[in-house]
Amino acid sequence: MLKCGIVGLPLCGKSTVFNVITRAGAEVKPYASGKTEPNRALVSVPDRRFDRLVEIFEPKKETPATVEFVDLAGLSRDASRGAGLGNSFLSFVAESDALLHVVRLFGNPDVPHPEETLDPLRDWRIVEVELMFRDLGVIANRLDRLAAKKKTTPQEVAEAELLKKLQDHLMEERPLREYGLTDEQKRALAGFAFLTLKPELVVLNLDETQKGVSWPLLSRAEELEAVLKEKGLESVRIFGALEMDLAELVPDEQREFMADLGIEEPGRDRLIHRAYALLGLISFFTSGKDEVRAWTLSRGDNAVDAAGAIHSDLARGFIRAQVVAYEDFIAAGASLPACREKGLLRLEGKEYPVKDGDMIEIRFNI
Ligand SMILES: Nc1nc2c(ncn2[C@@H]2O[C@H](COP(=O)(O)OP(=O)(O)OP(=O)(O)O)[C@@H](O)[C@H]2O)c(=O)[nH]1
Ligand SMILES: [Mg+2]
Repeated sequence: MLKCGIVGLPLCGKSTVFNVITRAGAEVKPYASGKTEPNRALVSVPDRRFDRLVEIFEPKKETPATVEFVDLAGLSRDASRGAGLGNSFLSFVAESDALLHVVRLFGNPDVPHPEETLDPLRDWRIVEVELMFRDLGVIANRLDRLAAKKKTTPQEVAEAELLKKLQDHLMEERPLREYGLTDEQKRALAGFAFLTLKPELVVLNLDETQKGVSWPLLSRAEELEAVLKEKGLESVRIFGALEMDLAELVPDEQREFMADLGIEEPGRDRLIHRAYALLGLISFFTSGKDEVRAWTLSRGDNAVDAAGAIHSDLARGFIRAQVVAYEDFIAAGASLPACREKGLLRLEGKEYPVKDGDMIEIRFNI
C-alpha cells in the first residue's frame, strides 16, 4: 500500500488536512500534544470513471483504488537533532512514499505559532532544512561505517563517492530530489529512504476569514508559490478548517454549503487526485457483473504488472491482455461488442505499457 505522509510545523493544520482528506475525524487540537503514534486512514480515490462503470455494470461488489494517508506529529525546528519528537517522528516520515507538506496561512490568534509570527516561506524552509539534516545524518552514519571497514569492495568505494557528492549537495541546502540521480542510482539508494528525495506536494492552508480580493495574506501565499514553482514543486491551496466542516456533511448539504461559499470543487478531491499523481500512480479497471474494481499501478508498468496486481497466477500464466480505453468504451455506447466491431478492443502482449483508464481483461493459462 502506498503511503502519503502529512508533514509540517506544529499546529499548521496537518490533522485538519488529514480530516479533510479522510473524513476520519482525527482529533484537531489547539496545542501540540506530543502524541507520537500517527493517525492513519485508507482513502478511496474519487474517480468519476469508476462511478460510471459501477452504474453501467451494477456489480455485486465495487472496489475503488486506495491510498493510505498518515497524519504525523508536528516537526519542530531542530527535530533532526532530537528536539521535539525528534527522530522517532522522522522514522515515520521515512516510511512514506510521498509527502504532503502543510504550511500555515491562517491567522487565528487562538492558535499559537511555534515561530511566533506568520511567515509561510520561512516555515516551509524550516521543515525542508530539518528533512535535509536528517538525510545528512543518515549519510554521515553510513560514511563513518564505510570508513571504519578494513577492506572495502569496489561497490563500496563507489557508494562512498556518491554519498560524499550528495553530502556536498545537501550542505548547500539543496534537497536530493534536485541532484538529478539516475533511476539506477535511486534504486541503489532506496534503503536509505532519503526524505528529500520523496515527491512533495505543498498544501497552503489558507485563512477562511480572508477570502476575497483584498486578502492581505495573498501576497505571502504568492511569495511561497513563486519559490516552489522555481524549484519544480507543486502546490495546492485549500481552506483547511472550512473544508473539514464541509467533509463532514452529507452530499446535499455539501452542495448547499459550497454554493453559499462560492467553492466549486471540494479541496478534498483535488488533494487526493494530486497526491495520487504525485505518487506516480495510474488506475486500470476490471469490470463485470461480480465486481467493478480500480487497480493501482505505477506509471510505466506493463500488462504483466497489471496481471500481477490482480493475482500472481495471472502474471505467471499470462497470454494476452484484452484492452479498451475507458473513453472509447463509453463512446461506443458502453458495449464491448461495439468496441470489438470498431477495432477499439485490442489484444496486447506482455510489454504493453498500461495507460491510466484502461479497462483490462487478462487471458491466462495455468
Ligand atoms: N482558522 C483556522 N484555524 C485552523 C485552520 N487549520 C487548523 N486550524 C486550527 O489550528 C489548530 C491546530 O490544527 P491541527 O490540524 O490540529 O494542526 P496540526 O498541525 O495537526 O497540529 P499538531 O499535530 O499538534 O502539530 C486547531 O485549533 C485548528 O482548529 C484553518 O484553516 N483556519
Ligand atoms: Mg496533528
